[in-house]
Amino acid sequence: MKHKKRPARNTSCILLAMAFALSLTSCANEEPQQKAPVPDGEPPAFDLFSAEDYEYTVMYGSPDTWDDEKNLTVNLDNDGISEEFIITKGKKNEIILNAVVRNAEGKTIDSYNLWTTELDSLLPDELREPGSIINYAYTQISCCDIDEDGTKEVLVSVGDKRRANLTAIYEYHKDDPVPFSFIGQLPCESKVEYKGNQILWAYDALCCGNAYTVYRYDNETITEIETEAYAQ
Ligand SMILES: [Ca+2]
Ligand SMILES: [Ca+2]
Repeated sequence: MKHKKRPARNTSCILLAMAFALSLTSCANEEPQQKAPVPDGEPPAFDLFSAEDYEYTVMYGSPDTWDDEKNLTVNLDNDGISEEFIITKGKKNEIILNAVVRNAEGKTIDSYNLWTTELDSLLPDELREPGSIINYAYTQISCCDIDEDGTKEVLVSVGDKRRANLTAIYEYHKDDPVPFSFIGQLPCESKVEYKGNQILWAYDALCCGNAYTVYRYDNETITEIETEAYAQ
């Protein structure tokens, strides 16, 4: 009986060896995960976020290439005192998007980094480097009243204009312990536009059928709505 079992064991061994060899072949054939290549040519001229009436500042590249800072001064809530936004980097080349609140005398009473852990963790792979962003990404801070309640929202966009765009929305409540609160984000490939009536258009690659997703922003809530109703 034993010799009858032996071939069976050998067959099992052969099958196991074949399976192992196949798995090795399969592993050997797997391409390592790679980011999509950067499209050739000049990037499009549009902004990552735009509207008919908005203010913005933008920085290009990974923060280790930034040799200056960008500033934007906007009075978000029309109270006579402007808020200030600064795109800069820290000592370890980390991203700092500072939102500064001042009092009537110009003294800083609060400062908040809009590059929150939420935003960092939401960044698409196409825009990501370990602890940073790719060196052909744009970082833009925009101020625009996208729910038309009289106070401008702050929009932070990071994107390469062709494959990935993340636009995050922050609300401003100057009397809150943390005056800027992260509401949510709109993912798309190229740009986000505000065209009025609390409606935001998030576009995919503009070369490929002009696909877009439409969102309503109201009551500090982002809601995806039927795109067909807004066919262009
Ligand atoms: Ca103000
Ligand atoms: Ca508003």
